[in-house]
Amino acid sequence: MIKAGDIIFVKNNGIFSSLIRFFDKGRFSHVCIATSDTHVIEAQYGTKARIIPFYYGKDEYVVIDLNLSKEETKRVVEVALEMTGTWYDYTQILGYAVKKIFKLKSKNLFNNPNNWICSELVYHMLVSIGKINPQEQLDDLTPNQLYNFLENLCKSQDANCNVYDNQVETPIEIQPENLS
Ligand SMILES: [Ca+2]
Repeated sequence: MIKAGDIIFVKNNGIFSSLIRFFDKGRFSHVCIATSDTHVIEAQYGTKARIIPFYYGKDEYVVIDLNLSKEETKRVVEVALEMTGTWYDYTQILGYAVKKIFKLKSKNLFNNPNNWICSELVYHMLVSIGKINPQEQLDDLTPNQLYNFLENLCKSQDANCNVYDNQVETPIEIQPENLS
């Protein structure tokens, strides 16, 4: 069950996920933010930023609940409408791959600030609702880097932050004899 403001980190999201995990080591290939208990806004490869019905399976995602105030939650919905239609940042993805291949530590030179990847959209949302302060390096976080940042934020704030990991709560045991 999701609610507006929940940040949803997705473990596997189609053909693009293996490429993303190639340069972004970690569990997640995608992140979006809930605008209601049925819908999320996301920046997704192949389309513009949009609000769509939540469609991920129970064991496909982890939720970070930043314990937003009523006011902040209301802003999530307003800001989501403003964000709709933002182009996806294809060159930023290319930039991560270049950095990985050439082992570069520098800033991602291919990050277009006006076009967003999934984690960049969530970053801008958190800034827009006043939950985090704008910081230059944070607009270029991959999904896994954003997850680590928010997890640390939760710990440091001593807030009523919650992380819901369905897979941890209900581990699926696969017995060898059940595999075909
Ligand atoms: Ca960008």
